[in-house]
Amino acid sequence: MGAKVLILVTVAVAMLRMVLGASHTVGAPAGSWDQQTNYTLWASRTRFIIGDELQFQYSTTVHNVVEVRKAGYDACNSSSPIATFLTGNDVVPLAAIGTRYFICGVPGHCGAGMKVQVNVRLKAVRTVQRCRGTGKRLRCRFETVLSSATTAGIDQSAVARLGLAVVATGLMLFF
Ligand SMILES: [Cu+2]
Repeated sequence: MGAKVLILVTVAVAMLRMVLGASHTVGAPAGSWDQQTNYTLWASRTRFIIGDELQFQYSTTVHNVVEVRKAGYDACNSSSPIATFLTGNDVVPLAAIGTRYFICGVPGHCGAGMKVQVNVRLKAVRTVQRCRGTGKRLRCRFETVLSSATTAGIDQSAVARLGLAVVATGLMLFF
């Protein structure tokens, strides 16, 4: 009983992680949001999928985060921000496909390289249920299939609901 619950919880957590996406701490693991990290290199080593999130970690007395458009990014100009983050532990959801631009708004920092752009891509998540047997002896397995999709956009919240429904079904079959 206890083991079953543990297995189920583990599966549910793994499934939700897959559905809800990954968290990327900007600059990690070698750095964070600072003036030493090469963010071009960092971003090139990371895959940003729709539903993921960015985390900016820094000292609020030294830095901040300003989301800007491409022109602001190229010119290190934070005068017309899309959003400004000041908490030192800022979470930025990547909810749409496209390129996002972030710079440090402290004078001189962006020019010294404290800027990062990320390309958010689409990846489809499909959960497939396979069952064997009949009636109460039905045994089901859930497989989450990740595949690159260039076709129609997928509503993430619908995918998340599907994941929860699958977990709920699993619970009913378990007990
Ligand atoms: Cu800074």
